[in-house]
Amino acid sequence: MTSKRFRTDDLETIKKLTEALGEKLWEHALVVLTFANEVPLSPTKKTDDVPEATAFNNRVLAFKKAINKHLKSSDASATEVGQIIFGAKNLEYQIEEFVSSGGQTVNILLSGKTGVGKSYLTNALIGENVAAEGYDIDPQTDNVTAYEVVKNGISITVFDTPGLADATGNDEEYLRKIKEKVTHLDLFLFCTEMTSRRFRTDDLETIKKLTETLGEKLWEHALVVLTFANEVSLLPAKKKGNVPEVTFFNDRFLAFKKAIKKHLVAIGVPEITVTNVPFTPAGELDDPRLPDREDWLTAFWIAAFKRINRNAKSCFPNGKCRPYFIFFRLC
Ligand SMILES: Nc1nc2c(ncn2[C@@H]2O[C@H](COP(=O)(O)OP(=O)(O)OP(=O)(O)O)[C@@H](O)[C@H]2O)c(=O)[nH]1
Ligand SMILES: [Mg+2]
Repeated sequence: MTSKRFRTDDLETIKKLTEALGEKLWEHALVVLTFANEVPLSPTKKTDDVPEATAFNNRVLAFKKAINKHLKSSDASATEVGQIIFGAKNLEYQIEEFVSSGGQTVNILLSGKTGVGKSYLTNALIGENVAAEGYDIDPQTDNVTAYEVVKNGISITVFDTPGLADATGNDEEYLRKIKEKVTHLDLFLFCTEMTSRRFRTDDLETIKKLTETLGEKLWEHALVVLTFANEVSLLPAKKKGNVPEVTFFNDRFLAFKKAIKKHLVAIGVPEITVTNVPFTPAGELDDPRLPDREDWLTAFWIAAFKRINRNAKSCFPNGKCRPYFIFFRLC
């Protein structure tokens, strides 16, 4: 990952491997970018003014793009290669891991402020318009509803919930309903918009109330979803600044991550739990591309199953003895 360029010897190496072992090799491939720890020391990073994380992410993307481009120009079919690079194979792997560990069902709880796109995401996960979405300024969902779908033989239940901080003063009642109806969960999706100008009091309050009501262990099962990610590049701040779209997007993503993690630590969630909370962006279904990825929904499922699989592994560190899936019981 520290080479100045993606060079002829890399191209030749890929070509020779493909010719000798067949293009199917790439169906099982994971590209490992080595010497990643030395990227911040590279002269290009030192001379310009971009933050370390941004420079690092841009470099990962540049390598990904270059390798993808080169693979496409070889004999492998473009779609196949696209899938390898952008994650469908990785999703298959995560699902296999889940099923082979004895996983059969997944219970997902969505929560967050009103209007952040919980019902929209519910519909995206179920793959059908089952939950009513709001189109005006009033809060839409006022009950906790379970929606079910079977995907890859896995029975998935998504609990859509009323938005918190909706100015009706009903938060306590909503939280009581969540506790009552969601008796166990494998994955908790905390949703917040990636387009907010600031990370505000209503987000902080929402996080605090959820933690007080459902316990700090909730965050051991959390995946934070930054919604409306497709609208980030329309923000006035993007229009004013001259930074590339992907840099603006990555910076914003990291800023939300930092703010949310800082707040979780401030309210007493253990640092190790906070460090392990993953984040993923969500956009629209019609055009699933985002500045940093081809398909946010595939990337979402990968992050979701990775999160669930990791929790199961941490219970059985040798990864061998996992007779049943560990989930979190809401008490
Ligand atoms: N462009 C875009 N629109 C979205 C996205 N998420 C939600 N929307 C739209 O935003 C509006 C509000 O979304 P909802 O899913 O109803 O929000 P909610 O969080 O369920 O709201 P409450 O039920 O009031 O808590 C709807 O018109 C959605 O179609 C997104 O990621 N991108
Ligand atoms: Mg809703």
